[in-house]
Amino acid sequence: MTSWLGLPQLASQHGAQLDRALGVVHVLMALLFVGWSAFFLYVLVRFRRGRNPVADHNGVTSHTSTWLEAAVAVAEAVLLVGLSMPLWADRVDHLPPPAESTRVRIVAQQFAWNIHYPGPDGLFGRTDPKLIDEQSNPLGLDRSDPAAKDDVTTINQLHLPVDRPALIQLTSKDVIHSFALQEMRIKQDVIPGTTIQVWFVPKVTTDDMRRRTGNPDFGYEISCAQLCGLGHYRMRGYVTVESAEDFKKWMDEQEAQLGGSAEESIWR
Ligand SMILES: [Cu+2]
Repeated sequence: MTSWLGLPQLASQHGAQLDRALGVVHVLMALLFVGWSAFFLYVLVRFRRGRNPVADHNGVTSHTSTWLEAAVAVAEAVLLVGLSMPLWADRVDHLPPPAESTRVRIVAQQFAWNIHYPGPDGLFGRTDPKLIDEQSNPLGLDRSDPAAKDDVTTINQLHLPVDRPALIQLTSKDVIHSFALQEMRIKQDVIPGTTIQVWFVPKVTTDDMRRRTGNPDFGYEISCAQLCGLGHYRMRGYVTVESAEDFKKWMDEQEAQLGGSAEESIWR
C-alpha cells in the first residue's frame, strides 16, 4: 500500500503502522502543496498589475480562506492525535515483559556498536569505566562479578531470534549517536549518561529477506544516524535475524568460547 514511498523492505511488527502514518502524511502534504500552488497561481493572475493598477487596502472579505485553514488544522490534528500519538504510545508505554524478550545492551562509541547479552542467568554483569580496554574489553565488563561470568559480548554483531520481542538498552560512551535499523523502522538517539530502551519484533529472518529481495548478500545493518565524528561513515553494525534454534546455536557457541577465555583470564 505504501510501496510508492520507496521505503526499505519492512521486517518488523510495528513497521506497517508507521509506514501507513508516513503515507497519510505524504498524501496530506501533497494535497496542501497542490492546493497552495494553485492558489498562488490564481493570485498571480487575479491580482496582476494590468487589472489592479492601484493597490486596494480593503483586503479579502470572503471567509473561504479561514475555513480552508481550519480544515487543514483539523486534518493535521487528526494525524497527530489519531495516528501519531497512539503509535508513539504503543512504542513507549508498553514495553514487552523482559522475560519474554531478547534483552541486549548496546553501548555506542566512536565508531562501533558494543553488543552485550546477559547470558543464561538473564543478568547483565557489572561494568566499570575503569576496566575499559579498547582492545580486549571495550565494555569495561567486570568478569569477576558472578552475573558477568556468562555474559556474551560482540562488536558490531547483533543476533536476534525472529518473532520474539527484542528489548534493547542503548547508551553511549562518548558522544550522541543514533541507533538506526531501517528495515525494523527503528531509530533512536543514543545519549551518553542515559539509558534509553527501544523494542521491536523482527518478523523476517535474514535468510527469508535474502530470498524475498533476490539478493544473496542481503544483511540487516545497524547504521549510525547521527553525525558523530570523522569515522561516522564506518560506524556500522550487522544484524542477523534467525530462527530460535539458530539463535540458540549461535549463543551456545559464544558461551563455549567464553568458557575458554574466562579460564585463561583467571590464570593470567
Ligand atoms: Cu555514531
